[in-house]
Amino acid sequence: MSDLYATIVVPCRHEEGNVGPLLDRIKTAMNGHPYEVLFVDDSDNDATVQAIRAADPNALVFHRMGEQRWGGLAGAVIDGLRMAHSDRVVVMDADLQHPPEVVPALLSTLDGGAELVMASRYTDGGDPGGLSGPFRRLVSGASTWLAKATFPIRLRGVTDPMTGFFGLRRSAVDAGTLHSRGFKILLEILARYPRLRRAEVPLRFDKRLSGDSKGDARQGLEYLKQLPRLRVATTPLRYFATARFRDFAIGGAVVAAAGVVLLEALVRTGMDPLAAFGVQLAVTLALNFSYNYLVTWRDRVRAGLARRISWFLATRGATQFLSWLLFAGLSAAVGLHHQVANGVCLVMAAAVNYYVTDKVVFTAGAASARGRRVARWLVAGAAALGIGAALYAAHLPAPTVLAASLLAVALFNTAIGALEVRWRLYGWRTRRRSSGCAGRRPTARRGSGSR
Ligand SMILES: Nc1nc2c(ncn2[C@@H]2O[C@H](COP(=O)(O)OP(=O)(O)OP(=O)(O)O)[C@@H](O)[C@H]2O)c(=O)[nH]1
Ligand SMILES: [Mg+2]
Repeated sequence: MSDLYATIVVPCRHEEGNVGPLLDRIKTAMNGHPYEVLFVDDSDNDATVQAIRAADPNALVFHRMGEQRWGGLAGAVIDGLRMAHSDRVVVMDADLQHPPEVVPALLSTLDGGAELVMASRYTDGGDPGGLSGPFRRLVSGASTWLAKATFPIRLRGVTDPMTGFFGLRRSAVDAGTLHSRGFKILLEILARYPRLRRAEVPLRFDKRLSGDSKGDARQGLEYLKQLPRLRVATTPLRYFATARFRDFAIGGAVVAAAGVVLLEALVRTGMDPLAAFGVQLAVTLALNFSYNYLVTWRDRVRAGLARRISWFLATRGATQFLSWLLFAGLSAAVGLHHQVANGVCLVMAAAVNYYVTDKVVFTAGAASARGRRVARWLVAGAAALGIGAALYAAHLPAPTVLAASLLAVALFNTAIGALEVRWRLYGWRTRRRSSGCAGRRPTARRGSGSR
């Protein structure tokens, strides 16, 4: 099989009238180069398989049955990519709308360094003429426009993201990352792999030789559903489109609201607003940490509590400082209304807090002994600083403030160390969050055909 030059993957469904002429024309076009044709057939009967066998007993057929028939046309292409034996793969329709004579041009473009080469109806020299009727043309034009509007950067320079005729270096794409259903598999490849070296060759789209089109309103609907999903799945913001971020945001909003109520209540009972703010800050920080520890990141390993607390405080402090800088910039320099600037700061802080909490605070795995020690001292230092500031604000003499702060450092350090030992010895068991599986994916199986 090592001398195999290319695999031609042909998704098909009830194409018994087309596969014979298709195989003949592929053979002529390939002009002696060693190749394999792999049909991924979703027909409800054996007619297409029999027509393939009669035309070329060496053609490979994967006749998908029942459960195997996932994802329709796109799923068939993905299964074909997985089962192909050559690194150079061409995907084309069975109905001869894709002239096999274009295949050598696709393959030589791959040989020239492209990783993905599309046969385009809309590039110079191409022609969508074979589209059946003005309505199909309208649908094709509208869906192309919609795709380009949804992915203006990823589809820059691509004239026909809807084409089903393309060549691909199999090693450049991991078929396991593709989940498309319906007709638009190329669009998913373009969206998920924007860095592929891409090229186009012109395609004069022919008329279907025999049989009926499988494109219908249901496929159109599937496309409309697929597009936003793919947009979310490939956006840099996908990091935030998770159940974890939802938990984080809900908890954060509730705690912030509780903080507002607490501050108001404390001030109304006559507490100095600055002191009340300090109490509110301490309470909301503690609530936030506990909530995220117990709910949002409950699946992460429990060890290293002190390290997590100190990183939490340190990163929240840093975010507050960043917010303050951003607020100053937006309100003073840009001249935004203070509430608008505050809104921007809140969104920024939520995103940054989520990211650093995920990456720094609730990382999986235990902290090192040194990390724990540093963390303990950090927390103790922060606490002592807070206590010292409060006593200083209460006009206590400097020696008393200093002594109380030092005492606080020692007490906090000891208390956290003791707590940590306790947690490590009797720690809560890890409750694992069930990881969402991205779609059912049956194992690709060799079909009934043979080479
Ligand atoms: N394996 C598989 N192939 C399919 C399925 N639906 C369509 N196909 C094949 O995909 C190719 C394209 O389908 P067509 O029905 O020709 O759709 P189209 O070319 O977009 O539409 P027309 O221009 O009207 O022909 C053909 O080879 C079909 O046999 C499917 O559910 N499974
Ligand atoms: Mg067709």
